[in-house]
Amino acid sequence: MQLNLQQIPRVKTITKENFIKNYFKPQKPVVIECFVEDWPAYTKWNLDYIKEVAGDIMVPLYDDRPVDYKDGFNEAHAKMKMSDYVDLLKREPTKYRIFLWNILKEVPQLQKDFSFPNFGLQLMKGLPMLFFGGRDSHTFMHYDIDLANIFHFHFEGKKQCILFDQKQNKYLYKIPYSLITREDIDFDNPNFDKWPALKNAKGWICNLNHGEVLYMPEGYWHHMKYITPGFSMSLRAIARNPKNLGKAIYNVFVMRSFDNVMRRIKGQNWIDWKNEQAILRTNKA
Ligand SMILES: O=C(O)CCC(=O)C(=O)O
Ligand SMILES: [Fe+2]
Repeated sequence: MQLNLQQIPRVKTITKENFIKNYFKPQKPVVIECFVEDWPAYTKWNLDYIKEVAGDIMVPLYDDRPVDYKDGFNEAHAKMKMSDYVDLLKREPTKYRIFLWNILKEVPQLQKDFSFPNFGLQLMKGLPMLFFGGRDSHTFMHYDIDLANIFHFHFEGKKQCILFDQKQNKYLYKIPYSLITREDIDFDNPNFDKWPALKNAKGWICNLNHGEVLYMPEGYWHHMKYITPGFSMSLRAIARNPKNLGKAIYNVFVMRSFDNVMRRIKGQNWIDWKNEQAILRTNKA
């Protein structure tokens, strides 16, 4: 048995009216295949180019180790010079990923290679983020703290994206006071004896290629697997649905601080309790 996943629809290009009517309003994902072909980035952005323009910068790296109470929220697991990291990506499979790397701050010249597209949504101009990964590396299944609308542009290589909407939360073994599911679920090949509720979850899947953009609606869960080494840029627009906006404000101002305090007070017991609760709460539902 496999997860119940539907292929994300694909279009060659899209007008802003068509995007708003068919994807933003109904909050449905879509892959746009030929949207960035007039960006300099379309021809320039690959790992060699990144090495050339950012080789000397020290970058924060993340692997797939389980959450440890001693780590701060999104705290890096290692650091490396970008040139060494690109060499590593090209040489061998690696678990190390770069997560949420602000290009405006780190390499301002990369801004000249793309423009903020007009999808009819106000994009957050200060937050173009880059993500890198090695062959077979993956992110945890998570959704973003601000439940934003995300446009995810992929460069070099191939990446598999699995998505779920917020209505599936009850089937996903979500960890309370956090934005991830149980880390020991293998979303590529889930063990349904261990995680039976996953049989009920309905999601989406696509393989993203160089130059394609994936639209992820507000609060969508995403699990990204780098089939080959590559990188992506996410642009975001604030959640419009008042319920999602409310959750975003709660996450940023209440949930995150509460979780940090509990980690400090209870240490690993807090993490263990949350992991247990993920199972109990899903089974109950
Ligand atoms: O592709 C990745 O490595 C993570 C992307 C992601 O989580 C995001 O764009 O919010
Ligand atoms: Fe994300």
